[in-house]
Amino acid sequence: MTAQKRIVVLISGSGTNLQAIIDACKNQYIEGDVVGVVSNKADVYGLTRAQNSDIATCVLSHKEFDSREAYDIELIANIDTFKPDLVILAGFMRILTPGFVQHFQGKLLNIHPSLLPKYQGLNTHQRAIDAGDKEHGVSVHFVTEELDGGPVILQAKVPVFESDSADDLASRVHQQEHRIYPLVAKWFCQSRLAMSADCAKLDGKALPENGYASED
Ligand code: NHR
Ligand code: GAR
Repeated sequence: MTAQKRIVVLISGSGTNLQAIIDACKNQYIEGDVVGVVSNKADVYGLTRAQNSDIATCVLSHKEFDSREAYDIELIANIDTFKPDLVILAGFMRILTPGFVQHFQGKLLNIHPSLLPKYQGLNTHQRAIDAGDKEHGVSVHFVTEELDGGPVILQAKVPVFESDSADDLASRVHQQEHRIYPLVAKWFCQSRLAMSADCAKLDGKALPENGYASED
């Protein structure tokens, strides 16, 4: 049996994706352990979730730094104390510098609430509604220097109904997030997933632009 992988999760909020990953580690769906949780905001519920599972936490407020570079240097130092094999952004709301991304190259994942390459950036649910989209969804991707532009590993789609508010749509997307993020983390911890030359590979095979088993 190979060793359990060490996972660090970065959050800024309620941490429902963090919880899904903690649960998947506990029931051995993921061959790994969440060894640390880092938040750029104090008093968020995700920190309570970590403490409830006896996971070490660290709060590093970006407001105490003069530049993104200075913040990220300290963030790297804090994360490195956990010796992670995998770093997971789970609702982490700060754009990361090229130096940070390079330091964790190939072991940094993000979940973004849209069918990338559609709707990079923020307010994705409202933007999908405003555009009259019939379907929306979520993407898990490797993080590169290009914001929400790294290679997609897996997507899940949800329907958009005419009566949907952004909150309705967000909760439908969330259910899918809690299914696909643990699955991608599982693949990574089994060493089945890697990034090379800006391409995501599963079992050595390059994944298509929309990730694994995309329909189009
Ligand atoms: N960093 C890099 N280099 N590449 C990515 O792909 C990243 C990243 C950092 C975060 C998550 C991302 C998302 O899934 C993510 C991907 C925050 C912003 C943002 O504009 C945009 C995208 C994402 C996260 N943040 C503002 C900022 O000035 C702050 C907004 C706030 O605090 O509410 O950093 O959507
Ligand atoms: C998730 O929907 C995630 O896709 C999104 O934030 C939410 C975090 O929820 N991420 C972004 O918007 C990144 N900019 P959670 O804290 O309950 O996991």
